[in-house]
Amino acid sequence: WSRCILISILFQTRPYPLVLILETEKKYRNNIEEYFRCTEKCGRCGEGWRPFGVKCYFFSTDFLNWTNSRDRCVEKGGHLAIITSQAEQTFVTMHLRGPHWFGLNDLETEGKWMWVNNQPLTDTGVTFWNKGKDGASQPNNRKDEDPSGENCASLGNENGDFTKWFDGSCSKTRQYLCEM
Ligand SMILES: [Ca+2]
Repeated sequence: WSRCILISILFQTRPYPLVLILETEKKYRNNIEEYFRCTEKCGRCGEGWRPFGVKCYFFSTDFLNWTNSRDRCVEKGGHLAIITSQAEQTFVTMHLRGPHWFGLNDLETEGKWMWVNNQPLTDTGVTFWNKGKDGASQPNNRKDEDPSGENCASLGNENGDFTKWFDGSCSKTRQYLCEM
């Protein structure tokens, strides 16, 4: 009660200017709106993950080789991204600023591309390999940098075009794309 009385006295003796009250209210309302925006947009996926459809995507800022990228995604509760539609490809490439590893490799059998969930690429069917001139068409398993060839897939490469898939040496360190 004494606190109530003290507050009412304070308000009576030093009334807040109306403009200050309105500004405070506006700031409060903005915070609430921001909170709900975040709950809708980013809350479902957790901090650092972006939602798309029913899945959530993590675009790394750090660089790892393909195997370590695969393991890091699993540590984070997901896996390297498995891309199965044009819509998904468009969404992920919209957010890329550099080449990213994703969940496709032909480590076990040359030319037989497998997703990290052990599903063959031929099963999901949709591919976005870069189509270049002559030998530049992907995947080309080049061996000039790494004698074991190019057995891991990346969105874009150091020369750009992040909207296409490139095979690369798995030991290269790149950013990586996880999903869950
Ligand atoms: Ca290969």
